[in-house]
This record gives sequence, structure tokens and C-alpha cells, in this order.
Amino acid sequence: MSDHRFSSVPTEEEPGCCHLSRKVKVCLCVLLCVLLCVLVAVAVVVGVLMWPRATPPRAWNGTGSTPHFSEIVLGRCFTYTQLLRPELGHADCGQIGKAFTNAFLSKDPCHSSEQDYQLLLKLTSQTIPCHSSVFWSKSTQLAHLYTRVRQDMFTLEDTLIGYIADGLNWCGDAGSYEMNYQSCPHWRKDCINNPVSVFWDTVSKRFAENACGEVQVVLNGSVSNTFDKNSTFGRVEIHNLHPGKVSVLKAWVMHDIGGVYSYHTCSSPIIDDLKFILSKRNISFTCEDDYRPIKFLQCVKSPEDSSCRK
Ligand code: N1C
Repeated sequence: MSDHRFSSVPTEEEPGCCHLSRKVKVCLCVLLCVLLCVLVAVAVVVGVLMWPRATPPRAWNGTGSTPHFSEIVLGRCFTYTQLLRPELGHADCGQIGKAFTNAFLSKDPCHSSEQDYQLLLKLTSQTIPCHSSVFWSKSTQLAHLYTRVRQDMFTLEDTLIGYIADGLNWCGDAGSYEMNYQSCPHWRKDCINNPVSVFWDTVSKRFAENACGEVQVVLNGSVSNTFDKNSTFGRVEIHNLHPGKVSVLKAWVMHDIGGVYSYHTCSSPIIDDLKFILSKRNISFTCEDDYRPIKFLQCVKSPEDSSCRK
């Protein structure tokens, strides 16, 4: 009699120790293949992302981006909107930070444009009351000392956008998503349309366009270019003041205490250049040497100077 019992001895088709059907085995094989493919794909993606850049960013003649640029921008934005001017507490600092970096990342740093900063400008729009705008040229420290005491007055750096960007440097590279921390274009040696110069021109233009009432400018009488037609103030701001909105520009020509030489006063021809540009634009102009409220601030540092004893 032939042996018809169900045998546990493996047949030729089911060798070895596994009791799995052919179907299950095929399924397992397919699953393993799929897993392998997924693993390979993940490894390739990670490899591409982590692989060191084949080409380093272009080398320029200017200083590279400020280390921790994005963190500084975010921190300053929160400081300004939550602590200094809580009336701007609704501003979205996350979006502002993104709009700032998106304005220049992955772009040729010699082809920056006003357009690149439009979203950032929109997100940082701010109303400055009439009679409170203070411009400056070659007098950054003194002008900011002045508005620090006069909290009702605003330089561009006392507005959100100016506060965020003051003193920072930034640029990207067309071939990368990264910032260039090694070098950025120098405005004279490389190109004028670099992200930083275009930024200050763009925000200075808006600051001037929005000014109204009596506006002031702090000028430095102790340098040869007290009024410089090529400075941001002389090239951008005075040409963007609105004659219908701005009644008068009051210039304060300040001189360093103990300075060896005063280059210019309100009677210098260089100030006439400024007066002339404004008269053509139908904006009144007044000028005063060593305006007392600002002079007092200089005297705080040099109380013993004879000019401070009067
Ligand atoms: O070129 P300037 O001065 O005349 O520019 C000053 C003028 C101010 O009234 C500001 O409203 O233009 C605006 N502005 C800034 O607020 C600003 N902060 C920092 C222009 N430039 C600014 N910076 C940087 O200083 C920027 O890198 C630019 O090139 C210098 C301008 O300094 P300046 O010649 O003394």
C-alpha cells in the first residue's frame, strides 16, 4: 500500500525549515525589495543634502554675512515688537525673518533689487507721527543719542525695519540656499546693487516718503562732506520727501567738541547746495549750528569743555 499520510517531511517545492506558502514568500520578497529601494532612496537624498558643496560660494571683497544673522533678526524683531514698541506686538516676526532672508537667498548678490524687499517692507510697515522724523548723515552716533533721549523722535533705526537691520551684513549666493558668511560684495570694489546697499536705499526711500510735518536732519560739521550728494541722505532721502506733506526741513550742523577743525557751518556753500535742492522741491529749509538740545548731549561726555560752561 502506498503511504498516503500527510507527511511533515519537506517536499522538493518546500525545502528547508520554512512552512510558508510560495505566495507568502513572494510577498515577503516584494516587501523586502520595496524596503531596500526606500532605504537606498533615503540614503541618496541624505547623501545629496549632506554632501559638501562641490563649488564654494563666490569670493567678494566685502565682509561676509554677520554670524547668526537669522537668530539676530528674529531676536531683534521680538525685542522691538514685544518690549520696545508693544503697539507693534501684532507683527509676525517669523514671517518677517523669512521675508528678510528670502529677499536675498539663492540670488545673485550683485543683482539685488528694490522688488526683492517688497514683502519685507509690507510686513514691517509702521506709522511714524508727523514732526518726528530725524534724518542724519555722517552723524550716526549723535543722531541716535538724540532720539534715545527724545523717545518721541524717530531715526530710521528707531523703526522696526531699521532696528532689525542696523549694523548687520548679509548676502547669499546664486548657486546655494545658504548665506555667504565668507564674503559679500563690496559696494565700490564689486557692485553697487548688493543686498545691503539696495536694502538701505529701499528702506530710506520709504522712510522719507512717509515723513510729514517738520522734519529734522543731524549733519556733521566736522567732516569735509557735511552734506554729500552721494550719501543716502543726499541721493535718496531729500529727493523722496513729499513737498505736500513736509512743511520744513530743519538742519542741525553739529561740531565735535574739542575737534581740531570745523569744516562747515550753516553759512558754508555746501549747505547752500542742500538749500537749493530743497527750494527746487518746494520744501522750506532752516539751518542752525550746534543746536542746543544736541549740544547738551555732547556736553554730557565733555562737561569741562569751555563751550559747555557757557
Ligand atoms: O549715507 P548716509 O550716511 O547719509 O545715510 C544716512 C541716512 C539716514 O538719514 C538714514 O535714514 O540714510 C538712512 N540710512 C540708515 O538709516 C542707515 N543705517 C545704517 C542709511 N544708511 C544706513 N546705515 C549704514 O550706514 C549703511 O551701510 C550706509 O551705507 C551707511 C551710511 O552712513 P552715512 O554715509 O553716514
